[in-house]
Amino acid sequence: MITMNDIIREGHPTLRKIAEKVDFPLSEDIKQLANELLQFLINSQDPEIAEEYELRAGVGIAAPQVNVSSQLLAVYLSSADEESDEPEFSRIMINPRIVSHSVQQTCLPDGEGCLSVDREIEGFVPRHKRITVEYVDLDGEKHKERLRGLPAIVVQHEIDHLNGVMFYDRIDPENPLALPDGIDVLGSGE
Ligand code: 0S5
Ligand code: NI
Repeated sequence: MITMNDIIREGHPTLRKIAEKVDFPLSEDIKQLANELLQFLINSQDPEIAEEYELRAGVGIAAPQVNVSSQLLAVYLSSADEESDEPEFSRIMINPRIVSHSVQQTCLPDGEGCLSVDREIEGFVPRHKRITVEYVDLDGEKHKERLRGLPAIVVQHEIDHLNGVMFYDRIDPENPLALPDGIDVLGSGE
C-alpha cells in the first residue's frame, strides 16, 4: 500500500525528469503500480483510512511522485452524489498525450497544491479549458477522450509531472493573483 512516505517531495530530482514511455505488453510491476496509485487515491479520500495512515487526500497521482520515472498516472474524482457508488471520473492512463486543446484557458479558484509540495503556494495556475488526450489503459486498449472541467485540470497537472513540470512553474511570479487575460475560473459559471 502506498502511503505519504512513498511520495517524494520537491527537491527530489525525479520530479524534474521526463518520464520514460511504458512498454507493452505491460510488466506485472507496472500493472501493480498502476493499481496501487489508483488505490492510494481511493484510500486518501476515505476519511477513516486517511486518518489511520495519515494520508493527504488527493484526486490524482503520477508515477514520478513515487519515484518511478514512467509515463503512468491515476485520477479519481468521486461523485458529488452521496447515493452513487460510482466515481465521477476514474482513470489509469499510460503514455498519455494531449493531442489538442482549446485556446481558452481556465483555472481552479483557489489555485493548486501538490502531494509532493509541503507548503501552500498562492496563485492562479492557467490550464487549458478543454483537452483531447490519447492514452492506453491497463488492458492495452487505446483511448482518445475529450475532457473539460475538473477532469481536464487534474489530467493536465498529472501530465505535467510526467514532463518534470510543477504547478508553480505556471504561476506568474510577478503577479500570482492576477487572472491572465481572457481566462475563466472553474465553477464561476460559463
Ligand atoms: C476530495 C479529496 C475532494 C481531495 C477534493 C480533493 C498529483 C482535492 C487536492 C491533489 C490540482 C489539480 C493537495 C490537495 C491538484 C490536481 C494537492 C489535493 C490536484 C492533484 C495531487 C493533487 N491535491 N485535493 N497531486 O499530482 O481537491 O487537490 O489532489 O499532487
Ligand atoms: Ni502534483
